[in-house]
Amino acid sequence: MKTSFLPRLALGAAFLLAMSGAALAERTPSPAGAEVYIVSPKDGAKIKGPVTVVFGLKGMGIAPAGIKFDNTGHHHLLIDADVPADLSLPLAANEHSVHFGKGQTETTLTLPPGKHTLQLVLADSLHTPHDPAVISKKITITVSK
Ligand SMILES: [Cu+2]
Repeated sequence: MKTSFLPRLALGAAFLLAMSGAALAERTPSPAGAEVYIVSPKDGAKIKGPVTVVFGLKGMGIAPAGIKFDNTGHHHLLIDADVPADLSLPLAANEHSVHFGKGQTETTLTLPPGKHTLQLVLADSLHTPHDPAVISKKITITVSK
């Protein structure tokens, strides 16, 4: 029987590809060029009173939490928090990581006076960031009474 090295190599590569595909299947893919951003306030803004945050999204759509639809997600606002190290897990739900599962595209926050950071993360129907993750720039604002 004639043995050839090449088919074996191809088989091995196909196996590896299938394995990595299985590992990635847990996260929802995001399309190339997808972008989430904070429309307002602007980075460095000084704000008196409540802060209205307007969410922007390019290249994807909004769907409420629990609704699985290609190239969609819902907004999450990180307030005075960093993006979690492990993006394969659903985002936390607390005062520093707020979900907008009804598909909201803005919110108004009452923050204590001082500096605060804001950052948006889009996540899928199960609150897990897409792959690659769609995350805004982190902005810093200063709130006064
Ligand atoms: Cu969520």
